[in-house]
Amino acid sequence: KQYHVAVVGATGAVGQQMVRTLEDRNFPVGTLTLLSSERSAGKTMRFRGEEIEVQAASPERFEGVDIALFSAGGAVSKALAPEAVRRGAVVIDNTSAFRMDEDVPLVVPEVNGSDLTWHNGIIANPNCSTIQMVVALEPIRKAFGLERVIVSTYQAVSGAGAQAIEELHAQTKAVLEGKPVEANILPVKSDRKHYPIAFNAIPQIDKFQDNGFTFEEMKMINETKKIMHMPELKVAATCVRIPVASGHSESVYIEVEQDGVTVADLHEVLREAPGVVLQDDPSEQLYPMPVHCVGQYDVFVGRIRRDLDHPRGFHLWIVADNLLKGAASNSVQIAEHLQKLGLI
Ligand code: 11C
Repeated sequence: KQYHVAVVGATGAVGQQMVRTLEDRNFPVGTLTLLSSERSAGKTMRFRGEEIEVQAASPERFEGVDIALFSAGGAVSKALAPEAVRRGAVVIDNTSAFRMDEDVPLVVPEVNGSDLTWHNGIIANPNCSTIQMVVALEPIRKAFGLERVIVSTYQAVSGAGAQAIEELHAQTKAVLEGKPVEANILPVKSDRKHYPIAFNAIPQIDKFQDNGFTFEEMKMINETKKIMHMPELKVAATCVRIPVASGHSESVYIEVEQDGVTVADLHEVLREAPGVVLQDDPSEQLYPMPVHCVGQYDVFVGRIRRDLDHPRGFHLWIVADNLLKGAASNSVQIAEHLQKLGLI
């Protein structure tokens, strides 16, 4: 069967990767509808050698659509996802609009693909930094149990959109040329203050919540528990933006349940794990880095060490392309999984 697929937010940093991934993974697209804001309407984008015109998103555009991939911000999803569902589409939403809703599955196919069976039209794609972490942690949980996760992230600017990538480039150029640096986007476009990202590290991603954590940190905490079906899991996160264009990195400390687990045990489990590439050999200085992971669909894991004090504690370094596995390719994998389960 060929599907009528719509991409909402097609011209954005994630939307462009969605179109690329649909083509690259050879998803059975019969018709592709590209939707955007009024501002980007009229642009064209290439798909399988053809130029497709981007149209302004409106409820009527979803007539006849089978699968709608949304990545145009939470407000657009809240307004238009129910309209798409009403017209018979299955929505795969890449925003945080519906992620924690009880009747919306939050899915990473390698971890909880079976949650797709109870969807009611909308399926949520998790936050990028959450996705790469759970892909690596789920096989460990299955084999040895999991009690605690403490993560610090090193997140690329593309997570904040195409304008943030431009800002990193412009600021870097300005610093190198000795010109004044302008900051208008990061850390959060809609927050009061802006700081330069070039040659800097900003310990704020998304807005602060009343408990002192940022929304990005709370997303990592709450989404991890929901995806792994572990409301009792202890999770803490510190999310930091660094001047890397694409590819999120994470330093993750875990405590497993089982006694006597070794680094070799973790290697064995991760070597076999779906969607994971183990790159861990200190003798060869082999470890994952964003420059090597960009453009790839997998999650890369290395630097695995046993904690020096806690016998069930381990440290890992996890890297993935935040626009692909963190967003676009996870969404397309959800569509592939729906097809595999006979749900579309
Ligand atoms: C970032 N993780 O790197 C964010 C972007 O909830 O899907 C993804 C926001 C989201 O800024």
